[in-house]
Amino acid sequence: MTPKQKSSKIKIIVLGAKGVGKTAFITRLVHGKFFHPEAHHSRDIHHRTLTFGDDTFDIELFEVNKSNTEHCPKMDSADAFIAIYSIVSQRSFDEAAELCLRLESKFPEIPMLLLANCCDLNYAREVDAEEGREVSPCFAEVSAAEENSEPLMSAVEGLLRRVMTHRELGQHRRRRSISNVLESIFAWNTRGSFSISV
Ligand SMILES: Nc1nc2c(ncn2[C@@H]2O[C@H](COP(=O)(O)OP(=O)(O)OP(=O)(O)O)[C@@H](O)[C@H]2O)c(=O)[nH]1
Ligand SMILES: [Mg+2]
Repeated sequence: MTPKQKSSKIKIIVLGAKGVGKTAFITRLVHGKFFHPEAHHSRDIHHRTLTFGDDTFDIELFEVNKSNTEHCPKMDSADAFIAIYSIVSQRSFDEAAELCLRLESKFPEIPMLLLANCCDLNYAREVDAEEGREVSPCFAEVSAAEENSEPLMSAVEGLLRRVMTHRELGQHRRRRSISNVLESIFAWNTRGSFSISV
């Protein structure tokens, strides 16, 4: 990272049914491998600094093992969600679809990505890509197992960029509302003198 670059901290919650490859996805993203003992045995939270073009992202990933997210306090501080299912499990897709609906209604502003994992197991496919795309426009088929992590990285890059756009819009809105409040408080009267309107 050059001295001019500033990294953006982004908290991502990774959710989905049991055994869909949440840990494998995180391992691929954080360690660039399908299996890494640290990712599988040690911590709940994983960190990685990712650079795309001129932008650097300091990401924190947290895996939620149950599709029931009601009692997970981390949900409220999330900057983004990644919902995962496996293309070889219709049941995991149904759970992910329901999860997406719940997240969209509870956290409508938080960017979300739907990932169809295990696309290397195409011969055993139970869910078509089209079904995933219908659930979320931000969708990608990936494989945590495959060495070529290009599709996975590009889907994550898209999500991170949406988080930044969302943040910038939020800052812009906050700045506008502050300046509106200041304008309404400190109004100049017609004689050019200063007055405070209530
Ligand atoms: N072929 C293939 N197998 C995968 C892929 N991703 C994960 N797996 C396998 O699927 C199994 C479950 O993967 P995990 O990463 O442990 O899944 P998880 O969602 O974290 O599971 P829980 O934490 O138990 O809910 C493991 O045997 C992985 O090796 C993939 O993209 N392709
Ligand atoms: Mg896991």
